[in-house]
Amino acid sequence: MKLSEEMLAQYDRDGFIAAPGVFSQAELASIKTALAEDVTVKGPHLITEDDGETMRAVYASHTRHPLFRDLVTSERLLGPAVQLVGRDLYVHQFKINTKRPFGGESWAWHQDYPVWRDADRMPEARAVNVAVFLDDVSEFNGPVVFLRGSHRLGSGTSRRRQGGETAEHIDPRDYTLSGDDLSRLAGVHEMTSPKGAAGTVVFFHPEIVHGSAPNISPYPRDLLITTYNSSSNAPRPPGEPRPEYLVGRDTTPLVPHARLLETMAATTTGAGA
Ligand SMILES: O=C(O)CCC(=O)C(=O)O
Repeated sequence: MKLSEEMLAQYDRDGFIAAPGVFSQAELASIKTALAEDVTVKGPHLITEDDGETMRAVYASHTRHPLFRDLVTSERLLGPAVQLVGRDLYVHQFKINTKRPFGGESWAWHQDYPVWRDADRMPEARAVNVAVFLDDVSEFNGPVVFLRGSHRLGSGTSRRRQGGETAEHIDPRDYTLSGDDLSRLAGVHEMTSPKGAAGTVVFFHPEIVHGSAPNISPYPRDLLITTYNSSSNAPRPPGEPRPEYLVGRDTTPLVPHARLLETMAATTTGAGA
């Protein structure tokens, strides 16, 4: 898959682009099966909602399950990521956010890069988020909402919330923007949310302001997000980045392949890689 000049210009202008129909129904079924297998591996990489039981997110499946390993090196994701960021990319972070029907919780307004800069010492926002819709996404099941073009402002206003100190998974509500800043930004940057059928892929900038509302619909909204970073932009000393399930350590540039995703039985290697 190759992004057109028009799509590249749109990404520069808006901070995101959507490409429908990237994965087939059969591939999506294989991804869902792999997800069901992967969540049987217990560990800190499984994040729950506030009830302490319902799954909210699972990290680093690409380090445990062969299908996800194959997915992150698919040229359908990696090719456009290289066009957007440049060559020599590796996976900085991989997660699947599982927003359950009738109550999957919100994700607070935030930017991604300030967390990676402050918690992990990633030098620059030379990375891209690639989000795969594992379910149909509508206005009803909690789509991600972007402030169009807000990536162009950089990372100035995001702040870590007092008391929101955790060594590991940092939830966006602990690293958000003030109400005043958001009101000002929303006056200038239109709120918009890409929607579409399962198999759609959205590429979005690590500095775009985004968030999502709870899922009050009867339909699930599972969203897979892999973040590709430039090997030359990997987190570096001083200090240790967060654990490996949150911050990829293998910065070897990935080599793309053109295979279809096939059902692959899990060969799990344990929690959190
Ligand atoms: O899953 C969502 O709705 C938003 C997720 C997100 O923004 C994130 O994980 O950084």
